[in-house]
Amino acid sequence: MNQSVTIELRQWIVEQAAAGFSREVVMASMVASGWQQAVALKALASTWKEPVPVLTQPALAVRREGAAALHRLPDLDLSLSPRQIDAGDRMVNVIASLSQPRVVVLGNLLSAEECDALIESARPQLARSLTVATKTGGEELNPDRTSSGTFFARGQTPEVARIEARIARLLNWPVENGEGLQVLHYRPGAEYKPHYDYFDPDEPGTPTILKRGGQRLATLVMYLSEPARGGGTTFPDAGLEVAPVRGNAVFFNYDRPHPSTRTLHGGAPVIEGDKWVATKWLREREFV
Ligand code: PD2
Ligand code: ZN
Repeated sequence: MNQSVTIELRQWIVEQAAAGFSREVVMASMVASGWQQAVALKALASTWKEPVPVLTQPALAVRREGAAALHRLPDLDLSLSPRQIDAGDRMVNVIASLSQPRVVVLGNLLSAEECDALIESARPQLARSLTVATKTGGEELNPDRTSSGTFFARGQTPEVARIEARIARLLNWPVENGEGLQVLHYRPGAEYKPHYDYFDPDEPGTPTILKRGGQRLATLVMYLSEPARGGGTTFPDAGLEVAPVRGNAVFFNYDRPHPSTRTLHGGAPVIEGDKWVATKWLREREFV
């Protein structure tokens, strides 16, 4: 592929430098995202005053950290097309990925025991699901959402804390920027009509909501049970439906609070069986 140093690339490098990243980290990130080393060097040399180092093999080994440090969004590192990703205490399978919208289907994220434990600790606390009322910043009953659910505080139990640490490592995003886990239960007939998970900047309640950690940037829906029919997570703009398979998950991110991200998604009606999910939303900053 014939790559060249574009104005956009040079602007991006200037932004990274302004954000305090070293030349080595910026170089590593460019290589990790597919830029040829010679082109990356040329771009850096024309943007930075000091000389830029050529990456040796050991230096290339740090590129994962470099790339992660530079992420503006929660995401998985799929740059080398891995079958599995080391999430610290568990190897997670990459089943499928889509680039626009960014959607990744994951396998083996949770063990069967973890799924059961989350369901059992959520069960006594279940209440009809509310959604954030963007008019006021409070919560409201929403006819588009017929599940029941509950929230855990971040780190509420050792099990929740372990799962949250796994997610942080997998998605290269700090644990502190995550909302508490939400567990949802859908009986036959229950659904969650298509919606966006980010907060609409035009709604009057949004500034209040954003005080707790900024915008949502990404969602991870983890399947804790397997309804026999129905209950898939749908992405109408992508013509995609992800089957709810116990222990699996679907991840998607959105770099702006806008429909152009094509992250409209919903929980299709459950037809037979029970559907349980745990959702983790990731914010720009520490969620307080
Ligand atoms: O349960 C689902 O499949 C689902 C679908 C859409 C969950 C959410 N959104 C959510 O928790 O935001
Ligand atoms: Zn959603």
